[in-house]
Amino acid sequence: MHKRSFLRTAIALGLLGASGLTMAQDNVFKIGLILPMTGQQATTGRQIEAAARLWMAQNGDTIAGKKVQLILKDDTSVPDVTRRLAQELVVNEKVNVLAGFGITPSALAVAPIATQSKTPLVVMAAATSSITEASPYVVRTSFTLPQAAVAMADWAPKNGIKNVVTLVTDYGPGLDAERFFKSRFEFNGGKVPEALRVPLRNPDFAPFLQKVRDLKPDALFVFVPSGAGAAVMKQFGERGMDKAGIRLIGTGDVTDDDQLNDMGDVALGVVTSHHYSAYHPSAANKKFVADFQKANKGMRPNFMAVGGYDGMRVIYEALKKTGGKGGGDALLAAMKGQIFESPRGPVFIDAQTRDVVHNIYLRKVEKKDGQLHNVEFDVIKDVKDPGKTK
Ligand code: VNL
Repeated sequence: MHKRSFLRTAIALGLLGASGLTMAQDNVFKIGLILPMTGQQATTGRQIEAAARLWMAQNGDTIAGKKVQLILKDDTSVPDVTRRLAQELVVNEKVNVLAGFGITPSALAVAPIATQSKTPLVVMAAATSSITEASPYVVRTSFTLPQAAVAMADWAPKNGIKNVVTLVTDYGPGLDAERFFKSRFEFNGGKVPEALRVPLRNPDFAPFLQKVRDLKPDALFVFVPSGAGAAVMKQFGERGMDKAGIRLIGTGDVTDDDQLNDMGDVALGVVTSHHYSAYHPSAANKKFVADFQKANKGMRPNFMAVGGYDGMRVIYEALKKTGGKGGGDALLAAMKGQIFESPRGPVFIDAQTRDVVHNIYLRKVEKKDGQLHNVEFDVIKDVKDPGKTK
């Protein structure tokens, strides 16, 4: 008989007293995974869910004698919905961990709940620098925009790019990307004559790209969230910007592995800076990509998948270390300082900032075995978030 149906039968027969029921509850470890499964950010939800399930398939669902239960909720990337779902998960489901968070406003909406309930909040996607400062219970396994943007601002001026227009999505991560790219690029002697911002919801890139065409900079630096890159690339090509001699550079969000292979030749040669490429040549990554594709009808994992996969590892290791005892504070303490090899390369969860420290790679889009890939050609090792004030 299944454990669940045994439990149900036992309850019906009155075989279990209150203590029996509590024990059954105590032996479950609940992860409340809140993701955008529908709407504009649905690709992020799909990638992270697939990665979390892959992690559990590879590592089992019984850890330190506890049954790990993943409770998936779709917040449609509307922060008010994220907040309500998190509240329900904490109060009704009594989850041990909150995880996921596709966009910055969703992560920020939940931070006060994590603080009040002392529930670790594992950010697997959102990447604005300040998120880790919104609650002492936040731990991040995604990345930060300043990490990626500064690397590009150092690379570009050494490679003939002196004059850059920036184009970012107008909210937390875009503003971080713009600010950190611009200040470092100018420090390096570059010029940024225009900083353009497009709205998060239903962006139309056409008028902005027309403006860039008229300004004719050496390059256009782009940040758009995962899932929006293909539209930018398409319009960039349609307007003949590449033929007009304007290069496209950016953080790796724009050449997202989820969409890259369908972007066509306009993407060839685009240089970006990021922490993960599905083409990263390590044994650990080759296995991750193969297993992920096998379990998901050939879908290529992107940087969101890796944030989800590593987030599950951080949760599992903390559960192993604490045996599930001591509640949220013990769990949080066991998450701090973890060091491991991720599919992206070496990862360290900084105990002071609770933020991820990892390599940032410079990559160029090339065709390999008939497919478009972000091929890494340089690396800056162990990059801490430059956005931290302390
Ligand atoms: C965020 C940052 C979202 C980078 C993204 O894709 C991204 C965010 C949804 O912090 O909201 O690629």
